[in-house]
Amino acid sequence: MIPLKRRKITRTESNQDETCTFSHVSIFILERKMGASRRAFLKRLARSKGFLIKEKYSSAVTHVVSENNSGDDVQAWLDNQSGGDTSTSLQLLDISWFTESMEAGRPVTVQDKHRLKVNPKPNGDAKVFTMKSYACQRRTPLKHQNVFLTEALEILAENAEFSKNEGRSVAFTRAASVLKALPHRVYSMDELKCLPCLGEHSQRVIKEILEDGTSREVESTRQSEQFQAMKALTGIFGVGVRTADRWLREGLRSPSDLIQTGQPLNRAQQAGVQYYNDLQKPVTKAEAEVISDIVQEAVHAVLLGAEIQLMGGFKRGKDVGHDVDFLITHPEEGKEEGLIAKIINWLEEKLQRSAESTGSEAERSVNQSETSSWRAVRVDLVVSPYSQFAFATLGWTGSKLFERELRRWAGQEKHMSLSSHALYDSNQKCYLRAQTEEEIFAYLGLEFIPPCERNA
Ligand code: 8GT
Ligand code: MN
Repeated sequence: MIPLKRRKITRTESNQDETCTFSHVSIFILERKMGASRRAFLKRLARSKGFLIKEKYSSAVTHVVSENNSGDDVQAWLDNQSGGDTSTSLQLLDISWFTESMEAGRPVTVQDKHRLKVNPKPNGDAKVFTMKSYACQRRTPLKHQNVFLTEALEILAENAEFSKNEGRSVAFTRAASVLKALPHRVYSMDELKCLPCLGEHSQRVIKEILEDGTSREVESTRQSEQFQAMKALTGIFGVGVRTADRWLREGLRSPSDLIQTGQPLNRAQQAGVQYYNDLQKPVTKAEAEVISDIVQEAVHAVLLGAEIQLMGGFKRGKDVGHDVDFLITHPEEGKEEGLIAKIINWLEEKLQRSAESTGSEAERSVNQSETSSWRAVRVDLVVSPYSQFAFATLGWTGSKLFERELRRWAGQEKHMSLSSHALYDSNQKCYLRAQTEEEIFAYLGLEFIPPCERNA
């Protein structure tokens, strides 16, 4: 005989089956995004009203209730539990059904408004993908289905970079890139079996997110003071990881700390601090086009016949960027020499001219509208000799990982050395000439990937 007290404590769902009032309804409450204490409270409440609540998910469950989860999230969680073998009659419900049922004192009829919407999975279950292992062998579109995973892995990559652990940072970046190239959302670890570049650590993080919706490591990194301070400090134009790390160890946390403590800053960093807020704001495509016009005007004013191309993220189809990149050349080799200085001079003179025409600094400072009529934007100007233009074009289109992988592919697989100036072939001991990106891909034995699919 079990003493009465103990029997009371060990009273579980098995003996609840007999005591519950609505035996056709067997509820499982998902802890994901709800938390253990709220779940425990809801279970107690439901049981006290005679509902059958299952402790663990099993095929006996008829109603799954969750809070703040999408239907896809719940389905992914279920697929993970049951190996994708869930009953079609299973109800995936929002907490609203549960709350209404508690109020009614009985399970209310399931209506559409209670049901979580689950998107059909493409191609049913046949979703085990294979993939080439270098990012430059794959097409990576800008928009993809796995942001919920890649964003987390990229936090860890960024944090590793802040800790000057480049190998680790690249490993996380590569793992994220593989998921960006997948044409569908990941629901279970099974689908990742045949994918390259997913190390043990990345897999652990992915698994946790698939099961719980978040990764503890990622969330604690995101919240950590060190990560946030490094992000703020390296976010200043002209400040790299080394400098930021030194400041961090001196107790500095933000751009305003630098001003208050009067840190010595170089010219770039002074501009970075002065225009910090402006430079934090993403540059839009529309702004990039306005800047493009200004750069065109300047370049043509100082060198007729020069060619200008918009590079970087905007060339890959992004709507926003952290800067605007331009590549400039002239068909007559040699004409491009000294061009940057001339462009900068012309732009500075233009600024002077416009300042004179709008009045003095003092007059302008009292003019309210003037304060919002301009903003600081980071612009990168690169000048390339015509003979190197194809290499510069390839080198400045990005993404950073795509570029890194191109160079790794060239070295490791082809015994060639690629830069944004040239391609050297160690087998033939000579430089290879190219006038287009297509020719460079061909030398490297790679399929041509258009810029809009280089978002690795
Ligand atoms: P964004 O939208 O954040 O601006 O993204 P992005 O345009 O893709 O990145 P970026 O940081 O502006 O860099 C643009 C391209 O220039 C990338 O492909 C990057 O690899 C390349 N790049 C640099 N610095 C240098 C450099 O010093 N030399 C060469 N050859 N390429 C560089 O960022
Ligand atoms: Mn850019």
